[in-house]
Amino acid sequence: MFHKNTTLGEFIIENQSSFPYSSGELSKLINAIRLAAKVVNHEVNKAGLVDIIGNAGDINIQGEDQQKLDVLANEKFIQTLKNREIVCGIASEEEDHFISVNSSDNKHQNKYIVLIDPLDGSSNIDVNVSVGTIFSIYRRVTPLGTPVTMEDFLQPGRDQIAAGYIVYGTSTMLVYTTGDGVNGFTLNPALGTFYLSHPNMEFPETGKIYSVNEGNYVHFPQGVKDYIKYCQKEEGDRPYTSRYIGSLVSDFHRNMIKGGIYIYPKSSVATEGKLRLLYECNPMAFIAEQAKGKASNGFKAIMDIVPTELHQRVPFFCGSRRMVEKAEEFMKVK
Ligand code: AHM
Ligand code: MG
Repeated sequence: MFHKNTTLGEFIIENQSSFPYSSGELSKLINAIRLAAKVVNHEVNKAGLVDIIGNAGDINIQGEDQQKLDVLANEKFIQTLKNREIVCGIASEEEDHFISVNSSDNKHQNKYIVLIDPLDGSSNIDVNVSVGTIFSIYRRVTPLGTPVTMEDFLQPGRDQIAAGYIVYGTSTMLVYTTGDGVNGFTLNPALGTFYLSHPNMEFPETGKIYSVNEGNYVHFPQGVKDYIKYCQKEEGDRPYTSRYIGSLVSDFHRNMIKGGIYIYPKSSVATEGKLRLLYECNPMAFIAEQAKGKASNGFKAIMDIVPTELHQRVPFFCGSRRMVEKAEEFMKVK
């Protein structure tokens, strides 16, 4: 049993032995993410000072180019992960192709694949609204001793061994799972330490919040339109409350704590939906299921989808179990 003043560092060490094929590598990997998260947090917190320290593309006082935060976050995470003898491949929402990482002996001995959305919801940065980082970890499927291939990245979400997100919000939190429940850690900025603040996080079985970009209503499939009408109907515990930040990590985080559903459906303009299966939906689905919630494309579990391409998009219905099941009922009819 962990106390609330357990630090993330202590938690990682304590949990190492309970992890099935633990050789300490996964712990090192989570540690690397923890470190990169702190660096990115520091940069995100400075975003409001852009008029003082310069816009992206400007030259700063040290003569360096100011970078856009999403580009910077991408670099920080990739650099931090590459510098550890753990990761054999990285794919990022910000990169067209996956990156192969060799071990220092040049013999391709590293085992883990990381997929990352370094700064999700980045259109919210300029207006001081929360953004997040999402990560997903797999073991490679091709043999050690060879460079990684696309096959290593196109694994179904069911094969994830860890996933998590960082939300840069009113406080910064790191929430992750290694397949044994979900735990949330809050950063104490004065000390630079993450503390266990939300042990064993769980979605309430049902809730009263629905999160969807209703501006796209006319383009939605009939099943989604009907579900939205259901949410708005005065009956039983309805109408529900509508809450949409437009930052997946924040919408998900709130819904997990309060009970709710997040929907990004396909539409007549975004025919496959908007969100990416590998960088956004699979990790959130793993966390959701580990937190007793549910994630689906409207018809089947997100994690059962066999990916066919790196940047594949899918419709996403995610949150409290009974709410997702209800939305699926509406999808089945129409
Ligand atoms: P991004 O990866 O380009 O930041 O897009 C993903 C974001 C999600 O965080 C958010 O839920 C969604 O896009 C909002 O999209 P929209 O503005 O179409 O509602
Ligand atoms: Mg994104």
